[in-house]
Amino acid sequence: MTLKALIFDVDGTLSDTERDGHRPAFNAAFAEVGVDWHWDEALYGKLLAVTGGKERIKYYVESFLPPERRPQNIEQLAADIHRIKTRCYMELVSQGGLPLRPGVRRLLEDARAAGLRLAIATTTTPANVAALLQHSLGAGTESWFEVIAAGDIVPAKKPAPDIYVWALDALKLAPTECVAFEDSGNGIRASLGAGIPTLVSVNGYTLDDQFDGALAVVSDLGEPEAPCQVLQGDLTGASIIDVALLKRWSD
Ligand code: XBP
Ligand code: MG
Repeated sequence: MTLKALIFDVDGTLSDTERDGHRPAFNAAFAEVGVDWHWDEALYGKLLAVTGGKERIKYYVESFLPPERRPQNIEQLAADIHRIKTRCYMELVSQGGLPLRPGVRRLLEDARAAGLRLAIATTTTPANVAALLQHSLGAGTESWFEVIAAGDIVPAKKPAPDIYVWALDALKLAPTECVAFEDSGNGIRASLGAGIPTLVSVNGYTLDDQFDGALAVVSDLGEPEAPCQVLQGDLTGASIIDVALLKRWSD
């Protein structure tokens, strides 16, 4: 099939947002609400097994707190904490501390020049996506993405395929007319579950995840002066992830 669109995950793929973005935002929200929880880097890596901030809070309470320390009204508390956390995260992003990963801007610009359509499929909230695009890619770049499928618009979050199916429906494209970009095991299970060929760029939290079925697994999308490392698959001679390579994979 002819490649028509690129669908990007956000957290861990466009930018390495988890350790220094979402995690401190959760901790700031806990402090503001007055619960004595603290998610250090190691614990957060375990909690990333569950996607979705509200779902992750509930997972923490149920799986990491002893029964006597579990709050009664966890549904309401998780929602309240998550609303505060999102505000904290957006404030953090607006301070410019979360840059794009290597090769992301280059590939987005090349894809636009080549007439490929762009979309996002993410578990995080639309507000977080807007803030990250504005402050890392630039003002007005949200309009580069024809479809932004984010957060609670689908009943089941990644690894369920729902968010990718939603994006395909909105794009009116077949899965094999697209390539998805992911960073995690949950993410590739979602994109492959929707039948979309998937390129994985790993980060500190996802290096040891399982990526069976990926087009390839790389350290990042690469820059001409800083080629990516190939951890799985064959870039057929390419040293960066570019439009020509994606088209070769799709033919
Ligand atoms: C990553 C997630 C999100 C973020 C936190 O999403 O699972 O839950 O960790 O953001 P993706 P929220 O990799 O699909 O972009 O608190 O807004 O969920
Ligand atoms: Mg991700």
